[in-house]
Amino acid sequence: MNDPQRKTFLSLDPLPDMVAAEARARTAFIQATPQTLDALVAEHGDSVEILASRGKQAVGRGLLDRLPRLKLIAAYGVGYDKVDAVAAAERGVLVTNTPDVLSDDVADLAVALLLATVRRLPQADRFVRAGEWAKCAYPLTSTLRDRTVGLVGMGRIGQEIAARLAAFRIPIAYHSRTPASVPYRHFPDLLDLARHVDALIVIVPGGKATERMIGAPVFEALGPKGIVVNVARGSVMDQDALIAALRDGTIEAAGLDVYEGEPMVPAELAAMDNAVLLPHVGSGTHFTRDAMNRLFLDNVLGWVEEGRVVTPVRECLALTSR
Ligand code: A2R
Repeated sequence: MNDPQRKTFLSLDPLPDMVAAEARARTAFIQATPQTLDALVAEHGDSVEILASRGKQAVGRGLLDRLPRLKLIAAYGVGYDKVDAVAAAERGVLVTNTPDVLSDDVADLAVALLLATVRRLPQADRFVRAGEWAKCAYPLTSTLRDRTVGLVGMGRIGQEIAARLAAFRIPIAYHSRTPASVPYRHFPDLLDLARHVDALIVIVPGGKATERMIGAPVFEALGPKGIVVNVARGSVMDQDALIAALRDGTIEAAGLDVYEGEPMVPAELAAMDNAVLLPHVGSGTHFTRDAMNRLFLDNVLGWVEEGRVVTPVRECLALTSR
């Protein structure tokens, strides 16, 4: 850990075993937990040059001030909303993430969750296992056939979701701040989109700009046939308003992969029959996690060994062209 030849690499959250093993072999690697972080920063803060984040703990100005030699923050995953990338860039600290390699699996999951929610697939599975089928046929369900699907976010993942939905031959529309180069109708106003569609798939980054953007007014605008699918971040949804909307029939159903305060899920939500709940598994396949592991390490080791990274985030692009 004290080898002066090796750069000190502090990980805020546990990393996958193969990533931690390679980090240990090539850097002075320190694995923190929420309980040990403060003491480790006090002890090693002056030497830490690389920080790893899996999005559980905030990396804000306070922590950055305690890491004066920091040069690189490597985020594991595409979302880096817990990292203040603007503050990092101001200090000349690069931030990297692992985009693209997870887009296909997250898009697959978004479509699976939409279908599971509309066709009530987990409920049907429970019906069979409970021996109910022998007593009566499974009730008819809603369909995608008479729906327009709206995407909130039309970036890398949103475009993959839309490409899959296009094969279903249903109308697609979307909201983002700037129109994307896609053949779907753009709504500059989120409520206008919610009024126009019967199902929303949320796939925007977390952070202040999108905090609770999917709330009571959006649910009202979607209406009683409305379906909401969130594969973005829990922070994007007003969870209490969602629970109220599901309870009161303001919307029909929700499919969620992410939650405010996850891994805790409110008991009221867990008890709802019109919610399909997944444990944040969008990118959780062997194939995609292997690719994320590789890209994460390529960023860290590329910087350690050659001074360059593969996928810097937008806020830090100016730093890479120096
Ligand atoms: O608004 P734009 O034109 O920057 O479009 C982006 C949109 N977006 C927003 N839409 C409305 N209001 C906002 N405040 C807002 N901020 C961003 O979200 C763009 O269409 C999309 C983000 O696309 P990408 O940056 O390519 O992200 P990617 O790879 O699709 O992943 C999205 C998120 C991650 O940040 C994770 O949190 C989550 O999916 O797994």
